[in-house]
Amino acid sequence: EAHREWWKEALVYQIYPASFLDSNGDGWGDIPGIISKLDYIKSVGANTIWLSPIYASPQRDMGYDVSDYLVNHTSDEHAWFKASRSSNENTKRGWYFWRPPKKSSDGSRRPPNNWKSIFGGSAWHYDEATEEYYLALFLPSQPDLDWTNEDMRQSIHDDIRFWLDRGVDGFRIDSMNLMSKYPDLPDAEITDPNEEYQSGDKWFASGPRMHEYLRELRTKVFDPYKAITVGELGFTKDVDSVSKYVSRSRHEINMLFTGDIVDLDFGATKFERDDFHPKNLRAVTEKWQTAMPKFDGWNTVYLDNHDSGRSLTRYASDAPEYRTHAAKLLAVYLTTLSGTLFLLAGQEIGMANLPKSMGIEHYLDVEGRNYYHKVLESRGGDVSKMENVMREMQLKARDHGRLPVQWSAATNAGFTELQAKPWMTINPDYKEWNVESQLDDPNSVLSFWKKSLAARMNRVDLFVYGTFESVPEAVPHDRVIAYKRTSPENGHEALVMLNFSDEANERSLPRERNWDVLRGNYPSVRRNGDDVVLRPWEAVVFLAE
Ligand code: ISL
Repeated sequence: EAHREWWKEALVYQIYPASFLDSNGDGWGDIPGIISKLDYIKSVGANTIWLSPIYASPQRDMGYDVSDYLVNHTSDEHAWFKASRSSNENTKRGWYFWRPPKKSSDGSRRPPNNWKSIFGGSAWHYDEATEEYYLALFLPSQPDLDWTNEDMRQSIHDDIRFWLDRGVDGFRIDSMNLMSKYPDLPDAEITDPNEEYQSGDKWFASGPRMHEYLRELRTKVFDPYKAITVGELGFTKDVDSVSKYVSRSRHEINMLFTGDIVDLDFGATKFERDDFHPKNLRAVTEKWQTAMPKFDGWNTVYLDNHDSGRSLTRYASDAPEYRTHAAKLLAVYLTTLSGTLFLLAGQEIGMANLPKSMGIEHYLDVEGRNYYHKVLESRGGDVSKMENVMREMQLKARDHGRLPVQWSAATNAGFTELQAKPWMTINPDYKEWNVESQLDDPNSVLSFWKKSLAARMNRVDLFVYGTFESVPEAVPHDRVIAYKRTSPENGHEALVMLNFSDEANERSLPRERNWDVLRGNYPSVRRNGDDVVLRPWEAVVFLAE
């Protein structure tokens, strides 16, 4: 049985600062904007806030390129990197990965290995002045830190303490498992012969000293402040490796963002076609809900963040006739699972992706743009051949998770002043979909989220700490996701039924208990004997005490 902790029951509201609320009319969200909405956030039911980066940054990767402070990579404008690149003898040279060029057979220089960057192109960048390459797994302006360097680690520890001394409760550790790389930085296996550079994650993710660095951080830095950590875990998906990060007895990090929940509509790579099917969501949900208790680990529950499209559009439906029910169904899913709950600002009102009619000029994020331009080039610059790429971008581009929050029906959605130019396109649906119009409407998505969060907190024994059991599908690959939660305290059971479909579906209720309806997203539940007739995007929670 899981130990009860405040952070396991926390309801976390993620804020992407640039997109939250602009208080001074420059078109960018800011901290006074966030402060002015603290009462609102509290009224939704959240009690913890996660801020995406607010540090000094040249903003090439929207603040994740930090020029003054922190983790796997810094900005190339960080003082550490400026010193590091200044000469081969600088004391901070070893704080990053510098390697001499390789020679091609014709004598020309080549990068030290064949790794490709996560945002495209080689992961190595040549510095003319010192005649070496440095490693940058994301943008060229985001050099990776070398954690084997003891002085570098001490400096990171000091930077973290700086914030702990100011009272933060914890950190999301960005790209956590890239901290340790295999020391020789070996060439990646060639998995795509058409590509010049290959995915080297086998050698740069979860390397040999990974767990040592985390334990050091935990005991030296976090424990004295009782700070909590959420690790972002890309690439590593198998239960065994994951357990090593988050099993309580190993004393490393408190909880994880496992990546497979947001990859369910990826093909071989992110923007390749792979239609979402709820059976995959069912499988990943079951995988982590049942695995974590086995090694006393803890997970997060989330579907949205600033690195993907909105789950409403990707996994459910933003079609006008279904949108309200679908958004409420996702709220039921998220509030009835074990793990620390994270929602992304705007999710509570059912914000959706940009519409299909909006072209590439509305997409600003480097990841999507790099991909788009690479494909465009390979198709001879012919924009008319880009339809399939745009279809994927409309679903998965990171821009959708970064759309300005829609506060009201006023010009600019109340995000910024009427005359201002928002940094990012505002979804034109804001006139209908905004906070103000939902606040006093008892049937709104917002009101439903408030009730759902309250209902979760009311029965943490069931929904946070209860055991999980998947109810098998009725026919192979049906679109209903159903599961039971059982309270370890009193044996009460909740049965959750979620119809991920535009069509009605029937499901029978297990006979062994008397099921009362606890809540749902339709005014009443339709029964047919022991069967429940689930309407499109219907979600029902039954309770047996
Ligand atoms: O966004 C991704 C895929 O669409 C991920 O691969 C993502 O780049 C990875 O999870 C690391 O994310 C973090 O660091 C990135 C930054 O762009 C992301 O916003 C951040 O969440 C590099 O700084």
